[in-house]
Amino acid sequence: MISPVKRILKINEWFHPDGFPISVERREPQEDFEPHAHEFAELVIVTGGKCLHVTGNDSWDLTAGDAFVIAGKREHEYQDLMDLRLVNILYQPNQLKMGLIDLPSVPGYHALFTLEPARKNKQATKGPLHLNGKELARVTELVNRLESELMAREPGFGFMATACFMQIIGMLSRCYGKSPSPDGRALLRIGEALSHLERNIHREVNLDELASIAHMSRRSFLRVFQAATATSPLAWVIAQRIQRACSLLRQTDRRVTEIAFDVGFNDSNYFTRQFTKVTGLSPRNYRMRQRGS
Ligand code: RM4
Ligand code: NI
Repeated sequence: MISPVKRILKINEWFHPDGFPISVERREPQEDFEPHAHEFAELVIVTGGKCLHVTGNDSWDLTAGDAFVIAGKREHEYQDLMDLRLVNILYQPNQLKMGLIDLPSVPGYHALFTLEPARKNKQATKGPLHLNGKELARVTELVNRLESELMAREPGFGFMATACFMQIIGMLSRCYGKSPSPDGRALLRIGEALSHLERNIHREVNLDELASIAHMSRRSFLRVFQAATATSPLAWVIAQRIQRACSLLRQTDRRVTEIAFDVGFNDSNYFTRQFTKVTGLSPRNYRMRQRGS
């Protein structure tokens, strides 16, 4: 039986009134806190102590060096707290003014920021990313800088804080690839396939190629991919292309047909159909809506 989410932490209660989409909340220690979900995403880095982390039907022990992301409507809670210390980096994914540049070519990025947070209802697993002492010290340093920019809020803080945040997620993504937990290894393989898809977003999806990148047979690749992303490789690529099309529609005046080609469709009618299916709006209506008509 699925119990209803009890509490949802609201954006307007946890972010600065100026609307900046990143915020840091340290818990030293973490006090008892009821099960909850967030209207934002939460990157958690454990700096000390212990506890049991429960999310959905999943639960695992946390210790210093563990890092994970709670996103979407996922609910979570800490149990059996033993002097648990952590830092929460709260962020609003759609409001961040930053480009990922070539980060999606790092498999760990997908494993940590797109696959792991989306995973639900799996049996108990080991925490997704574990930093060693040196890595933890380096991230902590970046978090400190992020936090002091956010506290001082001097002109330019938005730029500086975003840059710190980018360094943090870049570093964590790289670390993920270095020492994946046994469970993370499978995600990482799918992450590698996603990086490949991302780098070749204009090309047709080639299942045999993807399966060999993930070191799996075609059949098990499809099964694992589906389990990790809740979608198929082709549907994933189309969703990515449409996401890019959305930002081009919002940010440029390029014509719909041009945008269709830009993002990798070679038939603009097909693009319009897929776009409408995914967003519920035609590209033109989407553009009008976004621009406040
Ligand atoms: C709580 C706990 C939650 C977090 C909020 C912001 O103390 O750490 O997980 O979502 O703070
Ligand atoms: Ni939380």
